[in-house]
Amino acid sequence: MNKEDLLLVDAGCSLTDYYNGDITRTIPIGGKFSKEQKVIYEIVLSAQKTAIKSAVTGSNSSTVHNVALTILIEGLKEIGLLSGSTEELIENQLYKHLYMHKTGHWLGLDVHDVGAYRIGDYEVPLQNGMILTVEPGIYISDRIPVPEGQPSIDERWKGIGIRIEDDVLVQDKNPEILSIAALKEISDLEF
Ligand SMILES: [Mn+2]
Repeated sequence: MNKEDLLLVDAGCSLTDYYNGDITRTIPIGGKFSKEQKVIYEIVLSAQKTAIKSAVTGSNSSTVHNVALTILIEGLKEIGLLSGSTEELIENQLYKHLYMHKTGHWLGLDVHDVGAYRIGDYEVPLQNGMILTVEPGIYISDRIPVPEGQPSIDERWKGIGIRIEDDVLVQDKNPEILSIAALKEISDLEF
């Protein structure tokens, strides 16, 4: 790898009691994020932290996703990579060239554990003791076409891909981040 590259590590592991972990960290190979990489990292980290806070009893997977998605979209609007109202961008899925997956999945005896997230219009409620991943990201491709009406992407952003994933134990008020020991602040990743 080159020193200006980012390394994205998405690592799962099975423990001796058969339960699984699944974490992602994105690390600057050369020890420093570029200006553009740092801007994207900060947006993803902010989305991730706020989404984790929403993983409480009575919430649901769609809510956690939408909390993350809203922050990602607002950050991308601020730097000129999306334009328009956040509601319309979500409604018409005009962000999908930059964020094309959901924000998390159940975690347990399988890395992508069994169980529905919603059944028709019914959102499966989060309950104390459930575990899910929270893993927003932004991926700026030089190949995926930009939807009509959305800003074209300046070269300096292209090739940046960042995801941050933690394993979260749902609780009534303060979700517990089980993977908290894996550092994710910029000040911890830069050297
Ligand atoms: Mn995952």
